[in-house]
Amino acid sequence: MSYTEEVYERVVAQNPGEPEFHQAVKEVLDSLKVAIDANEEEYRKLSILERLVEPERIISFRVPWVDDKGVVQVNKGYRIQFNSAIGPYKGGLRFHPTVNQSILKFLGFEQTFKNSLTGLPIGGGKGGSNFDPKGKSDREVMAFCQSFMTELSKYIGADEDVPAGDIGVGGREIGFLYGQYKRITGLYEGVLTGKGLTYGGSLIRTQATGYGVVYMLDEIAKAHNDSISGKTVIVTGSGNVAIYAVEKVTALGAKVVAMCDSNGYIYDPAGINLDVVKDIKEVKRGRIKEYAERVAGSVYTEGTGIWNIKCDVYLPCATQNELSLDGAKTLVAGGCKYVVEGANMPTTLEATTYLQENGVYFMPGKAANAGGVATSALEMSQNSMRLSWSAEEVDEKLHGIMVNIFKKVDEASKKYGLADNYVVGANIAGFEKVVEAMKAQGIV
Ligand code: NDP
Ligand code: 2IT
Repeated sequence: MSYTEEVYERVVAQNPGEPEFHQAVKEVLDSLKVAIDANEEEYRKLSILERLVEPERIISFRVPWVDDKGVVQVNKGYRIQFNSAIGPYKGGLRFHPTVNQSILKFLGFEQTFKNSLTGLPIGGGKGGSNFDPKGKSDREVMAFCQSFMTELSKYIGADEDVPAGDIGVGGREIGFLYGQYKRITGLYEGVLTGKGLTYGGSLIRTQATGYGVVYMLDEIAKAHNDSISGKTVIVTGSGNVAIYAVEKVTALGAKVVAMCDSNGYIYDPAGINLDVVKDIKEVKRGRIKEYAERVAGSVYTEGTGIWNIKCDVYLPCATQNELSLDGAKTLVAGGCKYVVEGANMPTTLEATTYLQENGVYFMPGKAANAGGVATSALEMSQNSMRLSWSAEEVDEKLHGIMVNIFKKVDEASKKYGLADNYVVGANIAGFEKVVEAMKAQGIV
């Protein structure tokens, strides 16, 4: 058995009941095989892969808070400090009822390679809670965030571990978390990113993940003598990543015809009116269904199946494993040519293989959605310097970072004779820097 296969089996045996973590590890190890085989003896001796798949630390804690009826609620809180070889732990916090250790370990593992690809000095981490902010009052969200941070503050710091947003954690939550961190520690420092502009946030951070996804799409298209202009696009989700992917892809001349949330999807053949989506989601915290009630000519369909709409480009920006083999087959049959992942691991392994084998340019999330964390790292730089860059400066840096990630991924795939296999390219390019740093720092 090869070294990568052995380590995968060990991960499955030693981490029972964690299917998402197994899936993320499998994708990476399968991709690394071509690179590992050449130096197998050295990597085995150093147990490089065994160290890579084991988080440096998992912190798990109780989060008690009082709801609006005066009843005490208890949630689980976590921070997975996965790998600090190239910088302080960096990665988002997810608040969603499905959050568990498996999901956060998969996200922390992915984050390590993603952060490496940005070229910036940030290690990998992820955290969150099974708390559901949906339907909660602002006071309840604040009570939860304060309790969560009371515990988390013991383990984070501007040079130690810097959380940010993810599903269910946006500007409101980051504000409450930051206030409590400052109150407990007395430190006004860049301990969180995605902060508001009045207290240390960076311009363009809100837009960065979605914009970055589209900058990546643009690079892939250009590399194949194609262009975004005139394309028909589906963007799944209607949260932070989805909204700004729609904004940028529309600005570059494409037409987005469908979006969704976890209840259902909207189809608007005239092209999505993003102002309406922003009002529903960012202002009213409502459901995507309301779009069809407000925009004539659009249709709402309850449930999944957004991939049944024909498109040239599919940007999954909602959640893990949202696109399965059936969906992938339907996309290919409908003529889809590009799948660029805004979400983390939204495509199952089977669906990924099917897309790649059927002529779809497929860019994995760890490369495509890295613009968010990269801009978080730019926020950290600005906080350390006590300076703020203009929107144009940050956007230009973000664009440069995405162009550079595409180059690295493309070159790594070609180096191993697997041109256009961006999964292999992203994993190998991300792995190389982390491993160099781990080797240099000895057995830690
Ligand atoms: P948000 O909470 O802002 O939005 C999530 C969106 O996805 C919502 O519209 C939500 O709908 C939808 N969604 C969630 N679960 C499902 C489901 N099962 N089926 C259909 N839709 C669903 O989160 P973000 O936009 O920040 O994150 C989206 C993805 O992007 C995640 O995978 C995240 O890890 C990833 N990501 C985020 C980054 C960031 O900077 N925010 C950076 C890089 C990656 P509903 O309201 O019904 O729950
Ligand atoms: O998955 C991700 O990269 C994020 N949720 C953003 C992390 C960050 O630290 O900005």
